[in-house]
Amino acid sequence: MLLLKGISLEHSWFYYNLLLLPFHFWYCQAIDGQAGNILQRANRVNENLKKSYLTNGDFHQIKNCLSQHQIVKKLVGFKTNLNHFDHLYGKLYKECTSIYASGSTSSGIYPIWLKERFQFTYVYCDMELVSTKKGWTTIQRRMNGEINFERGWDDYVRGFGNPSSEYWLGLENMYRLSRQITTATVLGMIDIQSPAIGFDLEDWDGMNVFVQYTYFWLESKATNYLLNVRGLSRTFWNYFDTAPIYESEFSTPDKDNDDDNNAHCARDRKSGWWFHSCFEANLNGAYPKYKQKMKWENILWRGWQYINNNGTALRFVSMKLYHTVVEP
Ligand SMILES: [Ca+2]
Repeated sequence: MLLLKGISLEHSWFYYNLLLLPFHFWYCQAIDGQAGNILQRANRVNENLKKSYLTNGDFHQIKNCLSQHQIVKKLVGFKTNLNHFDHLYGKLYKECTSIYASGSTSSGIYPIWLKERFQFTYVYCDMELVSTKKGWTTIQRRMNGEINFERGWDDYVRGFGNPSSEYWLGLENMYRLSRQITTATVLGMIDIQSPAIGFDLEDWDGMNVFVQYTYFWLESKATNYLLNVRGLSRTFWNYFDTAPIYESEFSTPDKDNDDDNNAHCARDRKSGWWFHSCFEANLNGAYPKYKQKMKWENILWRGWQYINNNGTALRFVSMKLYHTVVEP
């Protein structure tokens, strides 16, 4: 509110057209330049893969001047039909949790903003999973065998498949997704809020289990996207003391980073995974035939026979993240 000699001019024609409008114009010009600067900064930082993101402050400043579409166009040069972004309503969603919270409660494909990569990616948001947590971001899914998961390092880093069906979101995206939600501490440090991860498993007999860890994050490419999971939940998991998930580096048929010096698990199992030895879990193994028993060379979850005595192969598996969103 502008006070001039004690008189409020906030709502007057004079104030808006003669004072505010020019100011607004100037301000948006300045912000326009700033948008360019942000893009430049992001490009610069992307080059050396150091941290770069559109901070809340940046966004709040520019959103007052530019429409969502303009921001997307200006900052990202995004070429897809921008109507896809109509539901964003002035906010760049960074995970499915806040998309659900915004009222989009149907499972489906949504664009999310990877702030450290300065780009959008499409993911399947699971909004229906029976849990107190709603809005899970799917990072891997197998459901019909139509996508070949026998691929090399570059594909596993970049991602492949189709979010409407089977896909692997890509290690670089997963690494960034595990660092999406940050809060500033009192001392000005950045605190990363690691998401939870769920492994959604169902076999050909319809037996299903949801295995959840409270915290998930990946290390960077420098340490081959080492897997970190902490806090195995026993809520849906009364069969074992632990799950067959190991905190190992990622391996692919053309890159052996597993923990077994005498084996090349990814080559033998024909897929990429965080292999410890070759006999634990491998949710990227070959898709099993109808009603087949679980085999080492296929999608694997060691100990499944304790869930289902038949030891029936898994027909559906999905890995998904739940971000606890801290409102500023
Ligand atoms: Ca090895």
